Amino acid sequence: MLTDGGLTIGADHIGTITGSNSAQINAQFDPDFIQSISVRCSVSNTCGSVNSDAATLSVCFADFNNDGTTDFFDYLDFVAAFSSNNPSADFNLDQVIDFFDYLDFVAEFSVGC
Ligand SMILES: [Ca+2]
Ligand SMILES: [Ca+2]
Repeated sequence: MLTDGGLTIGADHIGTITGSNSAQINAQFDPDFIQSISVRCSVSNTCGSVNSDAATLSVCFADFNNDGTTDFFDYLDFVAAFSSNNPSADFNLDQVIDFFDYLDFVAEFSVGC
């Protein structure tokens, strides 16, 4: 069961879950740890529970604007988010927007998808 808050593996913070009490759960993962994840939906009520088949969700972190392509517009959008201190620019999820986020984004961007 997912609840709002940080996700960890051992001592490593790998992501953050928000909206766990709503119909749309948001998961933000640190690209240093997660680029692909297998997810399964489980629905339960008083009569029992049903699990879906697992589905693999692959994430391209360099596709910053989520349009399905990695191009210069992703770089421009990241820089705009970074310069305006938008929370989406916290690329390494350490709750601080700083030059390390820029370096991590550029590293992902240079690798591509
Ligand atoms: Ca893109
Ligand atoms: Ca950060």
